[in-house]
Amino acid sequence: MNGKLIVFEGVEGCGKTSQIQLCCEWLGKDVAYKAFTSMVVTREPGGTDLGLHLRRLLLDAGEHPIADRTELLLFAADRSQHVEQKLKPNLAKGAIVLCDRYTDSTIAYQGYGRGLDINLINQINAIATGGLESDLTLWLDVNVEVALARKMKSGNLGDRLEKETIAFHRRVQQGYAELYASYPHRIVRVDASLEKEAVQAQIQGILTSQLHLLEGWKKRV
Ligand code: Z5A
Repeated sequence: MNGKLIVFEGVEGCGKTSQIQLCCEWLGKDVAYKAFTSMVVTREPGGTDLGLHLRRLLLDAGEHPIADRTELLLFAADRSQHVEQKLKPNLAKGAIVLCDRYTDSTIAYQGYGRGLDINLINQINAIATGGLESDLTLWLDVNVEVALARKMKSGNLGDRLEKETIAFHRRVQQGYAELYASYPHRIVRVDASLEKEAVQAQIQGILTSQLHLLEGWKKRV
């Protein structure tokens, strides 16, 4: 794959969407970006047409409860389609892909949040991705209470997972912390408690210093 897969992770309200948007504006102007054929912004769940249907089912199942393993498999189905239909073809063409959530979300939410077996999740992730890992994952680390307060303020706190208990969201956060400790070569922590501009400055610094080391990323001139 000639392109690069950059994943943004964290608890809801950590600022992924805002930071991806700011990154796009920055990369669009950056000389180093010219090393890539294009820039693609995508997300999970919902990065494909099929995934949009699955996203609706997952986030708004109405009165119908979804069993934990069913939820896991639906996220995996979304991912499998996303990898085959969008990620692999764009990476093969040499794109830089900015992806809102990927495999670590499943470990944090279904593993630490729901309590499903992490080995089982790793196996399912391996099937869904066909072995495609991120080149770099940015973990936007912020206190759960701060993140949820941001979402409340935006008036946008209401899907099925967002309505989970605070204890659930804390377990998810713990999951991210443990993933970060386990995969320091792949996951980089960003202090997401700061103002948006300060968070973006950290991300630009990380991308500049990390990605020029990777094949296909030209050093700034
Ligand atoms: N999920 C899962 O369980 N398993 C999986 O395998 C996968 C996903 C892939 C949908 O994710 C749900 O799916 C999610 C995990 C689960 N569950 N929940 N809950 P999503 O990514 O579509 O939704 P989300 O996690 O809730 O993200 P979000 O709503 O898009 O939030 P965000 O992108 O992290 O934040 P934002 O939209 O940029 O910012 C939220 C608000 O805060 C907004 O008003 C901003 O203006 C404000 N904001 C952002 N940054 C700041 C700073 N730095 N300071 C102050 N205010 C800020």
